[in-house]
Amino acid sequence: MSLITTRQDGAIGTITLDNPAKRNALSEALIEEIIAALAEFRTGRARVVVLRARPGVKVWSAGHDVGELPEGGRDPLGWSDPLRNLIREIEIFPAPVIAMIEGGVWGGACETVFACDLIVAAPDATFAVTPAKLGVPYNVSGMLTFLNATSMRIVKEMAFTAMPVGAERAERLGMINHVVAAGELEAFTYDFAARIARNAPLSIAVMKEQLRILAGAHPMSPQGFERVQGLRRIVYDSRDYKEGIRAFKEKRPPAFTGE
Ligand code: YXS
Repeated sequence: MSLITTRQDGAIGTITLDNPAKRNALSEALIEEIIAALAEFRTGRARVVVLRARPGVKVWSAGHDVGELPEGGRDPLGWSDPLRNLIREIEIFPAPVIAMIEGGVWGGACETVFACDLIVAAPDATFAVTPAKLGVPYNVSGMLTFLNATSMRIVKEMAFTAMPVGAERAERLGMINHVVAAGELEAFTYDFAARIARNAPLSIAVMKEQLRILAGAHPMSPQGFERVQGLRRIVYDSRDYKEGIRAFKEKRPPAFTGE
């Protein structure tokens, strides 16, 4: 059973997340379908891609599939984790990807949306960075995605509280491009997409790639990287990490002890 639907109308591709039973959790299977769709749109010379969920959803995506997170002893967000592959595929896709958001965006889905080039949201959209809620040691390039989406102060607030940020505030902070009434969201987004599709695709592709390279140009010494990886291992080997995942699966609040 497909977990997404896709279509291409002229130069505009659309990917619709379509696994409401699991709140569009970003499982390996769902991510593989998104990546395959992007490859098809690249072949089909799409000039813009809209990434969306079904109209009227309360949850755009619940983030990384918690059931696929290791229960300790292994980096939960290593290089080859499906979520990391998805982020990189969106970033290197040679045309703008517009995230069209209704409902809640959680955890790894929040990073996925922030990795998109443009974000258009309905007023009910919310964005939550959730590693602290689960005890997960987020990875360095993921934190950079958040830092490229808003200020350090706001990243810290979102990361430390795990509280959702609403669409209006997100727009005020420059975290998203536009907030549009739910009834007009689709028309606005596809008009936005059509404007981009009428412009020069090669020029846009090279500007997108330049901005990707510039956004990732942060010096980090080998020692600095090794220190981060060592600290992250302490977290994913901790009892708190196991507790966070178990509590989610047992549908109860976690009891973190700092060990
Ligand atoms: O019990 P069933 O089988 O019906 O399945 C339930 C949930 O278990 C499932 N589900 C998920 N399964 C895997 N991974 C998920 N992230 C996930 N979220 C939900 O979907 C079915 C319906 O869920 P339910 O009953 O909770 O729906 P709801 O409408 O009452 O509540 C919707 C949410 C999104 C508020 C709620 O499902 C929720 O809080 N989900 C977890 C949001 C979250 O913390 N996501 C972060 C995942 S971890 C991640 O992204 C990164 C690793 S990190 O944490 O580092 O950012």
